Formats: sequence, structure tokens, C-alpha cells
Amino acid sequence: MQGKGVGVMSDTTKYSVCTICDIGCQLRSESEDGQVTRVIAHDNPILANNICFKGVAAPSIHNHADRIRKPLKRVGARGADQWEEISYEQAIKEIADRLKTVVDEYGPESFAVSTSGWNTQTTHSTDRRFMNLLGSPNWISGVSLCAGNTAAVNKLTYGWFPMGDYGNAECIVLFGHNPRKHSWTPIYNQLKAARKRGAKIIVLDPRVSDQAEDCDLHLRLRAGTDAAMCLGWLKVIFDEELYDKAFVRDWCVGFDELKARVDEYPLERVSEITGVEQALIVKAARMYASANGAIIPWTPITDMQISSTSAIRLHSILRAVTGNLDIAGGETLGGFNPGYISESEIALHEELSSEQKAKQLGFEDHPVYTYRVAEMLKEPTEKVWGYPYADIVMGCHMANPSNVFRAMATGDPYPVKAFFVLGNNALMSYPNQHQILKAMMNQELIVAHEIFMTPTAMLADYVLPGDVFTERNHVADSWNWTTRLTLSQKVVEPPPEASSTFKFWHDLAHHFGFGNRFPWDSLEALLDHRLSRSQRTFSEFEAAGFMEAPTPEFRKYEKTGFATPSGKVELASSILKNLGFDPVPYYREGPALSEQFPYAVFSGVREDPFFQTGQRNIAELRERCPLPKIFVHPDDAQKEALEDGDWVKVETAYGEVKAELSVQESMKQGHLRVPHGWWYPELRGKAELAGAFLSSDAVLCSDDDAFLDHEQGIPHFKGYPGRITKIAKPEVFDRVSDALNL
Ligand SMILES: Nc1nc2c(c(=O)[nH]1)N[C@H]1C(S)=C(S)[C@@H](COP(=O)(O)OP(=O)(O)OC[C@H]3O[C@@H](n4cnc5c(=O)[nH]c(N)nc54)[C@H](O)[C@@H]3O)O[C@H]1N2
Ligand SMILES: Nc1nc2c(c(=O)[nH]1)N[C@H]1C(S)=C(S)[C@@H](COP(=O)(O)OP(=O)(O)OC[C@H]3O[C@@H](n4cnc5c(=O)[nH]c(N)nc54)[C@H](O)[C@@H]3O)O[C@H]1N2
Ligand code: SF4
Ligand SMILES: [Mo]
Repeated sequence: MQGKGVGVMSDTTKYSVCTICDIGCQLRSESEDGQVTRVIAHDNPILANNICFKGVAAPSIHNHADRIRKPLKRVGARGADQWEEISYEQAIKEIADRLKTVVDEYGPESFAVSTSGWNTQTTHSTDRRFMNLLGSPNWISGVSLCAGNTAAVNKLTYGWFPMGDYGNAECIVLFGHNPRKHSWTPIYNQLKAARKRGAKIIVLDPRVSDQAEDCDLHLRLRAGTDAAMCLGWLKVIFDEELYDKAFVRDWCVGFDELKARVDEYPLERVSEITGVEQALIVKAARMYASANGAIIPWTPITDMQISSTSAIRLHSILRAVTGNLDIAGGETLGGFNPGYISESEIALHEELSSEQKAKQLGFEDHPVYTYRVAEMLKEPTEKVWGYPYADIVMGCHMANPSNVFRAMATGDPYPVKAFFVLGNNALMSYPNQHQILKAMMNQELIVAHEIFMTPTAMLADYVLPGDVFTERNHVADSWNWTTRLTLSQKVVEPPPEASSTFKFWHDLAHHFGFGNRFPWDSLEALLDHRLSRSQRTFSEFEAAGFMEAPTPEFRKYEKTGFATPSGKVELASSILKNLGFDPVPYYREGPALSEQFPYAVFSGVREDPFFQTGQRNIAELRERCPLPKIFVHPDDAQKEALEDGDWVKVETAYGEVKAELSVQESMKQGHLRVPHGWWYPELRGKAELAGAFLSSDAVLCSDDDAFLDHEQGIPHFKGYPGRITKIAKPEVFDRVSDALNL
């Protein structure tokens, strides 16, 4: 789509890319007297349905009384939540001085950063640029448990991360993916449209999810067994010769090795592992493989399992062998947008020495997501896509978060003593929250860049106020996942002492003496630089329209080959082999259930009114979901003598969470579903770290080796052993009820 808004836009109505969740709907924002007053749907009918009640609530978030508006410096003990207000200049100077002290004493690798990037919008990889110039490889991100790691693994198979063509696919396969009207609304809308035009939908989900309620086939697999299911599908596809033989012959390597592995998974075995009857597995595999254009959209389910690398590789292999790669109705390999300098280039990965890259935490143990694999893919990536490093979905080539927190906590293998966290509630957003707390308590310098006082920010030495999406200009580049460029316009000024993350890194670089490598004196100057490749300025882009999406080109590999070492689709991965891993995918069973911990716990409930750990302080959203819930099947409730509405605790060998019980037919027997992201802003000053340890899935899930995917070190959030017990309502929740008038 390319074009201008069809409605009449007043000076105070502008296009905004909403960053409340990470799907980035383009909306419109209105303002009056320097305040954003309303966020409304797009004026282009094609985009007008892409809005949810979180987006509409943006003015309540952006104008919230509790928003951090002044830089804060810690005055009490770490975590005591006592602050003095200081100026931005003082904050930046002190932060720079203290970071220099840490780096001088322990080396640049003692500096780690955790971020998510998408919500701050303004970073443009200047964080990586700063770190690469300083010499630190230890950057981590929330997307290590999301599409980021999926992108990294897809590159092993065919050198890029494809995007499914929802508009033309005949069959759509949802591995646990469950978009709803208020959860990733644009994908929900695309699925709705696909159903309407007759596309077949296959859902693989232990529960009867919203998407499963109206699908053509529902396979209720046991949590964490996706890789085994995919091996079963391949068994059917190979045995029945449903694959694209010409594509496999001409464009794939490692077929025989893969086939030998697949033969180890006869359907009896797959059925036993997954708990799904053989006939249904056969039916689904046939439906997928025989469709004329089918997609397996990325799913946040296979990026949090003990067999993550294999499961993601199997999705990529299924796409390839069924001939769905880089065709209309299949999965498009986008590449860099030729008219917009990529974040990969801004990041300057080539400036970080090999010696420092090799110090990246996780480089040895779990290399697939680290610089180790990035270096192995450099040549083919440059040959095919024109630049050696492809940062896709906000964060390739990153350190392993668990290794980073361990180093922060223990000094093993070397001390990490300064930790900056920007637009990310790190304490609750990785596994093993106990270790993260220990890690943060052991720091000499913590800086948080935030809009609200989160439990993570409470642990900082400095909290810098961030700007928000109605207060900044941006050209969103779909994180290189697609080539679309989307306009986001400033509608009001940020609070005077707030900074963009760009400004933060820019100013820090000037204090560190490499300001000449940050030559842009404003965000708009940086946008001008990125757009210069298509001879445009930001103002010209802004004047030209609201969005542009170059027409996709298909089968580009016929001209260039694939960006893998062999130039082919690597069904057996040469990179995995070189690293000493199994080159073909396999299924690994998660930590065993036991008499003591008889249930498979899976986490990640995303309640409609909130994004991840955010928005619990926004009254109009919180009213829709005042408290978290733990979900169980009626049979299990009966077995445990539990009733809907009881207070319960779920325990693992690592921790416990408490919440109210919801008994649901839609749950799968033997499973417990726990929420992600809950803390209680109303408990600030009334409970430790505002209740961050009360109901957070991160206290339940371990990052011991038995819980980690080998290749990437991804934790097993989908089916770890736990138990459930009835408890009296904890007294602390009375304080929550009182504060909320429940
Ligand atoms: N309102 C709202 N919307 C959101 C978000 C939010 O926080 N709030 N977060 C966004 C983000 S970043 C993400 S990543 C997505 C995640 O959103 P979804 O893709 O919808 O993922 P979940 O809701 O975590 O889980 C989806 C389904 O996976 C099933 N499932 C659990 N374990 C397994 C398993 O092992 N295998 C399979 N096949 N299925 C399993 C669950 O039963 C559930 O129905 O949501 C996005 N949308
Ligand atoms: N334990 C556990 N961890 C998980 C997951 C899980 O299910 N369980 N899910 C994973 C997934 S799928 C994802 S996508 C990631 C998400 O990880 P993130 O995207 O990092 O989400 P949050 O950790 O909630 O942190 C977002 C923070 O950014 C702040 N913020 C919002 N807007 C702005 C802004 O404009 N400027 C600044 N400076 N700050 C802003 C919010 O107040 C909030 O505290 O988490 C992953 N981590
Ligand atoms: S789905 Fe909702 S929260 Fe997410 S970007 Fe769209 S409007 Fe914003
Ligand atoms: Mo995510």
C-alpha cells in the first residue's frame, strides 16, 4: 500500500504507530493545548479495523499522573524506591562517569544492556552502535523469548526470516498462536478475512483457544511437543510424497539425512509423544501439504520450548519442502528495504573486534543466537542481501540472557557490573526471576529508561523518563521482517526532561569521546540519514503519505541463491554441524513430571487489556481484568478438590505464584496455565517491589540446563513440572482489593 490519508487531517491529527503492543498498528492521534486527547482508528478503510482498546487508551497512558517526568537518582538502599529529582544533564554526566569507572576496572564486556526496542522506537540500533564502539557484546532483549530467536533460527535454514502471505494462503497453520480482537488485532483481522474467503485453518493447541473454536482442524497436543508433531507431519509428507520434489532436488541440501531422522518418528511414536491420534496428524499434514499456498506464521510458542531450535527449524523445513517459500500465498523472504538504511548498518557490528565478540556471554554454551553464528553467516548474507549482518526482528546476534544474569550475579565467567535497561521490565521478562534479582542487587550501576516506575526501575540508580509515541517522529521499518515503511508523527512535545533513547545514547557517546560517530543532532537528522538512500528527507517522506510497501518479488533465490553457507535451503544445517550440534532437528522431552509435581505448567497468558508487564496502572484497562487467574480443567479441579474462584498457589521446584482459580472446559487435562507479567502498581510502598514476586511466571520457570534448549539456551516455558494447592486469600491481595475498590 502506498498513499496519503483519505480524510482531511488537521494540524493536530497525525498518524501514529501505536507502541503499546509490538504489532504497531498505525492509528491517528489528536491533541489540544499540548496534550494528546484522543487516539482513533485509521482513516484508510483497509487499516481502520486495526485498533484495540489498549490503543484507544493511549491518552490515559501518555497523560497519566504517575508517568515519570523527571530524571530520578536513587537515595535509599537499592530497591527501596527512594529518589531525588535531578536534571537530565546531571543524570547523563553522572551515568557517563560511573560507567567509565566500571569499564576501566572490569573491561567493556562488564556492561550489559536489556531492551526491547520496539516500544521506545527511537533507538534505531544506536544502543548496539554505542556498545560496539565501546567494545561490549552483552546486549539482550525481550525478543529472545519471542520472534527474535525464531528469526535467528530461520536464518540457519534459508538465510532470512519470512513473513506469511495471509492474504492469499489457502491454508494457515497456527502452532498455539492465538490472536484475538484485542490481542494483535491486525493478525486477528487477517485471520478473519482468510476464513471468510475459505482458507483452511489448522490449530495446534492444548487448549480450545479462541482460534481453535472456529477452525478446520484442532490438534490438542501436549504442551512442549511441537517438534515431535512437525516430525510426524514430515513423516506423512515424505511417505505420501506430498513434497515439492523439484524444489527439494534443485534448492535443498541434506534431504537424506533429514529423511533418516524423520523415519525415526513413525506416527505411533508421534502420537504417543503428542497425545494426538494418528488419523488427525495424517489429515492435518495432508491438508497443509496439498494446499496451493500455505503458511505457518511465526508463533511465540515454539520460541519458548526446550526443543525450540528444532521446532523452529522444522517449521522452516516444512515451508521449504512443501514449496511454499518465496511464492504468493506462501512465505516471503523480504530482505532489506533498499530505500532505508537498515538498523543493521547503524549498529556497526563490524566495529566490534573478534576478540570482544568471542566474549559474548553464551557464545560457547548456546551460540545460535550469538555473534558466533552471525560471523558464520556473514559472507552469504552479504552476497544475497547486500550487507553482512541482518538484524531481523529487533535483535539478532545477542548474548544469552541467562548467561548474562548469571555473570551479573556471580562474576562467572567474568564480572558484569553495569546494567542499563530501556523499555523493558527485565526483572520479570526472562526465566529465573530470583537470579535476575540477585544479579541486579550485585551491580555497581543500573540505569532504567522508563515511562513508569516498574519493579525493574525500582532497582535502578537512575531512572530516566522516556518519551512516548505521540511525542516523537518515526519511520517504522517492520524490523526488516517485511520491507514496509510506516510513518509515525509527533503530535505533542514530550515533558521537558524526558529523552528519546536515541538522545540518551547520543549524549552518552559524546561524553565518552566518540560523539563524532553520532553525528546526528536530532532524531529527525537520523531519520534523514536513514532515508537518504532513497534521496528523501523525513519531511518529504511525511508529506508523501502514511505508509509504503514495495511490491514483493518472489523466487528471488533463483538469481541469488539462499543466504546460507551452501547457497541452498539447509535441511541439514552446516552451521549446526560445525558447532557440534545435531544438524537435523529432533524432539527432546522437557523436564519430567513427577508424583510431587504432576502437572505440566505452561505460561504466557496474555490478557487482552495489557501488553506483557505493562498497563496494570491504567484504570480503564485494569477494570477489564483486575486480577490474574490460573487456569485448570474441571477434571483436575475435581481431583484437587478445587473450585472456580478459589485462591490457589502453583509451585515448582523453583518458586510459587498465587492467584484466583479459573476452571475452564477449554483447558487440557494435566495442564496448568499461569499468567505472565503481573505486578501490582497499587502495592508500591505496600509490598516488596510492588508485588513483583507474587504472580509472575518468571519465578516458576528455571534456567537450569535441564530447562534450556541446547542450541540457543531458550527456557522451557511450555510444560514444566508443577503442582497446585488451595490456599486462603493472601493478606497482600486484600491490599490490592482495597486499593482497587474490588
Ligand atoms: N492483549 C495482548 N495481546 C498480545 C500480547 C499481550 O501481552 N497482550 N503480547 C503479544 C506478544 S509479544 C506475543 S509474543 C503474542 C503471544 O500471543 P499468542 O501467540 O496468542 O500466545 P499465547 O497467548 O502465549 O498462547 C497462545 C496459545 O498457545 C497455547 N500453547 C501453550 N503451550 C503450547 C505448546 O507447547 N504448544 C502449542 N502448540 N500451543 C501451546 C496456549 O494454550 C494458547 O492458547 O501476543 C501478542 N498479543
Ligand atoms: N517470564 C516471561 N518472560 C517473557 C515472556 C513470558 O511469557 N514470560 N514473554 C516474552 C515475550 S513474547 C516478549 S515479546 C517480551 C516482551 O518484553 P518487553 O517488550 O520488554 O515487555 P515488558 O518487559 O513488559 O517491558 C516493557 C516496558 O517498557 C515500558 N515502556 C513502554 N513504552 C515505553 C516508551 O515509549 N519508552 C520507554 N522508555 N519505555 C516504555 C513499559 O512501561 C514496560 O515497563 O517478553 C518476553 N519475556
Ligand atoms: S493491537 Fe492494540 S495495542 Fe497493539 S498496536 Fe494495535 S492498537 Fe496498539
Ligand atoms: Mo512476544
